Formats: sequence, structure tokens, C-alpha cells
Amino acid sequence: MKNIFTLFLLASIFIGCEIDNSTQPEKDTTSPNIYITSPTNNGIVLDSTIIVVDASDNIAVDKVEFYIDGNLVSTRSTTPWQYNWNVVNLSPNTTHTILAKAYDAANNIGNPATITITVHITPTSDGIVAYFPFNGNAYDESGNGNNSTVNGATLTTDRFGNNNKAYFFNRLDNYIQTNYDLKIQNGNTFSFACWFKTDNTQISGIYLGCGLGSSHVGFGHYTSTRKLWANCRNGTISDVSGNTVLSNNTWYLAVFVINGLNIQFYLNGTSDGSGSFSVGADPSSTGRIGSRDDNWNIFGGVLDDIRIYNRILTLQEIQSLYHEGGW
Ligand SMILES: [Ca+2]
Ligand SMILES: [Ca+2]
Repeated sequence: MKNIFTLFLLASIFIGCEIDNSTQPEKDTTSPNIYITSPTNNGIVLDSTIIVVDASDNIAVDKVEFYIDGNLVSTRSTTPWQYNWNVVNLSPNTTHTILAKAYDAANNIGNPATITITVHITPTSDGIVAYFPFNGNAYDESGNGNNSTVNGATLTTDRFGNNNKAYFFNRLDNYIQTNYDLKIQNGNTFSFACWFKTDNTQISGIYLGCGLGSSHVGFGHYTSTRKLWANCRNGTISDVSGNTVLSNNTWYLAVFVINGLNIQFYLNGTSDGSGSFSVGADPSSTGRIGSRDDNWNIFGGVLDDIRIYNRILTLQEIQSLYHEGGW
């Protein structure tokens, strides 16, 4: 009887073990898979983007981590597996790495997905008062109605090779008249941006100016020094120059930032010197593109994509102007 009981006990334990074995979950050793579906590898991100990943697992994805340039920026534990990335505070035309990791509940991590993108920033329209992109005409596309009249300047090829997207000035009598009230005086702040390319070894030129005789204002470069240059005359003459010696037949972006009587020059998105005028001037005439009201330092070459803002631009904003269109 005792033997039968022992046999029954052993059988019960054995069966019990069988039952326990059949209900114990197998350890999950399979890692999730993850792919970045947007943006595209080696592509361009303009201002912002939604980073979208495709994550899957044999059981379930527990969480997804998003990294920018090696820094964890977001962890999501529910779908959609995505992250809204705003890039407007980054330097334009810089390259960045996006990496995403998927985890399951057993803490298996799949091979991270990684891509590289380049950031572009749309030039700001905050405070813009006039914008002349020269898209087949000299209209102000800022929405402020600063209309212009073309006097002899002719449409030509822009820096990207597009026909009829910039204006050529013959260095004799061509200019474009605007109704922008151009002046230099205390309390008046503005920024003026302009692409230019000279086609003359003398490379003289006013990009934007007004007035004549004893009262005038001009922004451009000076013939003898071949440096960016701003000129103000109210009886007394005052000039301020940039640093870089410019080359002929080369596209440059000049930005002049004027704060009262102070001026800061930028060339191709970097600082190119600064200074102060000893006098201000508020000529009665409005701004001309390509000359002042006289024939002094009249521009010869191509001008394009002119913007005037009623405020000081930041360096990042100036860099976004320089890199506009992927330049
Ligand atoms: Ca798994
Ligand atoms: Ca243009």
C-alpha cells in the first residue's frame, strides 16, 4: 500500500511538472526591427520635419528612442513612432545625424536606424519691407507694395543659372527706382541684403543708394579698395568699409545692418567688419538699386534677390539668406 502511495505521489509530481513546463513563457530573445521612413537619407530638411520610423517586433515594440547628433531628444511608448523636429534654430546648411532605437518588453534592442540630413532654413520675412527676387520683373514681393521702375537694366541669368531671374546693370545709366525711403539717422534701424556679381575689373558699384550733391547715401563696394563700402553725406562726407577684397565675376551676398549711425558688414554669411558714420543723411529722393541719383559709383554687373528689413538681422538669419536655394 505504501509503495502504491509513493508511486501515486511521484506520478502526481511528474504530471505536475509536465503541466508547469507547458505554461512557462519562453524567454523573448528576438530583437525589434526599425527603419526611418522619413526624412530621406542624405536629404534636406527645410525648417522642420516629422521623423517617422517603422518599428516591429515578434511580440510587441515597447518604446522607441529618437536621437539627434547622439543626443536623446524623445522617447515614445505608444504609436505613432514619430518625432516632430524643429530645426529653425540650427545653423543653415549644416549636416546632422538622426538615430532611432526600438526596444521590446524583454529589453531587446534592434539594430539602430540611422540617417544623415542637411538643414536648410527659409529666409525670414519678419520685418521685411521690400523684397525684389527679380522673377522676370522688378516687383516687390514682400507684400508691402514698394513698387519699382526699371530704367535700362536688363534681365539676365541668376547665380543658379536660371534665365531672367536677375538684373544686369551696364555701369553707365541703368538703375531701378524704388519708393523705399532710404536714410541713415539715429533711431533708424534696417538691414539690406543683396547678391551681386561684377563684370568689370574696376568693379565700382552702388547696390542701393539715393541723393546727390551734398546729401546722399550709398551701399555697395568702393572702386579703388574693392571692399564693401557704405557712404553717407550730409555736408560732411562719412564712409565705412568692410575687410574683404572682392573678386571680379564672382557671386557674393552682401548684407548691411544699420543701427542708427552704426553699420555692420556681412559677406557670404560671415561678418566682414563694422564702423560708425560721423553724420547721418536723409535725402529727399527714395532708394535706387544700382546707383544714387548721380553717376557716381554707378554699378556694373548683376544684382539679385534684394531684401530690406526694418530691423537688425541675426547671424543665423543672414546665413539662411546666404544658403537660400541650397547655395
Ligand atoms: Ca522581441
Ligand atoms: Ca532672382
